[in-house]
Amino acid sequence: MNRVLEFQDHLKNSKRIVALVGAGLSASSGLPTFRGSQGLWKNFNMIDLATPDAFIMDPGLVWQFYSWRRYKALQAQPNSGHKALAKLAAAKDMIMITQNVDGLQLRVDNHKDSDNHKNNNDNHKHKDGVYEIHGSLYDVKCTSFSCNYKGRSYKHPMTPALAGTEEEVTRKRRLSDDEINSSGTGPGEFVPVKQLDDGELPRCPACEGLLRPGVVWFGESLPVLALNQIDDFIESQSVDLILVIGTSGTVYPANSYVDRVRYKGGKVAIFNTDIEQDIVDGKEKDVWGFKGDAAKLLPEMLAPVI
Ligand code: BJW
Ligand code: ZN
Repeated sequence: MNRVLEFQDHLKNSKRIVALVGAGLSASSGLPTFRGSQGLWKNFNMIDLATPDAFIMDPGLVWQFYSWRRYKALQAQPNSGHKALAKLAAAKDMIMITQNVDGLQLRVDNHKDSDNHKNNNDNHKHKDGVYEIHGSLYDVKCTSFSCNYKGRSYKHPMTPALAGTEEEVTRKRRLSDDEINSSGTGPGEFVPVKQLDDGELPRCPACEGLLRPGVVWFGESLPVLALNQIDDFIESQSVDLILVIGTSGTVYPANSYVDRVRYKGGKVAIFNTDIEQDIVDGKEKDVWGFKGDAAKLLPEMLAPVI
């Protein structure tokens, strides 16, 4: 049987499904991924900015990076891949583990298409079934040791000093003479990021301490409740299938779910623009690899069920 039909047959017969999602799903909504040639913001590697150390060293730099990310995500729309996954979640007993902090999966309006849902009477499902295991760009938390304030804000800019972070205008481009004179930067070089004082950054409404983005950086723990609920889903019964969508699979613990589902007897379907040829060719047992843009592939591949 052809690989696509074989996958779709398994999908139709799958009762319990896990989707593990990464930045590649939001790529066609216009949001950059972390690794690879896209993973640069100004002259910084995005991965180096998403760390507690970067925030301690220069909170103004990190806040400008996240202000840009928030703005881009607020402008972006969920794409046909997010929508296809939402429909699948409505039709199956499924959880979505998203590493993305852009909120796009939760913005899919899946009630509009509810007539199409084939098996929507599953009332023990987690609300929306979406776990944002690396947090959200819209969450903030206080950095003061003695304060546990957590909040949510969709305001842009969050402070007057964070205005001007909307566009990534500084990828190598030709500067005007005025810009060269005022910034001291040579033609074709990157414009330096503004130096901001802590006082110009978002402050805690409870204690006036410095707020930080409510995302999970390297070395930090993931939201415990979400991890427990994911564990319950995976350990309680067998899982038939894990969809691995637009992720490089380099970050723990997200990457551990693939093996855990396989251990429970589940098969794996990978949707990525970059997959090893052996996997695409079906040489790895119980793994399908579909190479291409997830936003385009998912509606096609999930079509028999959504
Ligand atoms: C497309 C596409 C299209 C493109 N269609 N596909 C050794 C030392 C210290 C720590 C560790 C260690 N070993 C392990 C650790 C733990 C560490 C870790 O995993 N490190 C590894 C890098 C080695 N993990 C942690 O620290 C986690 N916490 C933890 O484990 O706590 C316990 C613990 C603590 C300390 C030590 C050990 C254990 C926390 C991880 C938090 C990750 N945070 C970030 C930033 C979040 C905030 C933000 O968004 O800014 O999460 S890092 C970044 O990577 C972000 C992403 O969610 C995450 C995953 O990236 P993703 O989504 O896979 O993106 P890319 O860019 O990597 O890949 C995109 C893919 O899409 C590519 O494959 C493309 O081909 C594809 N693609 N276009 C389909 N159109
Ligand atoms: Zn506080």
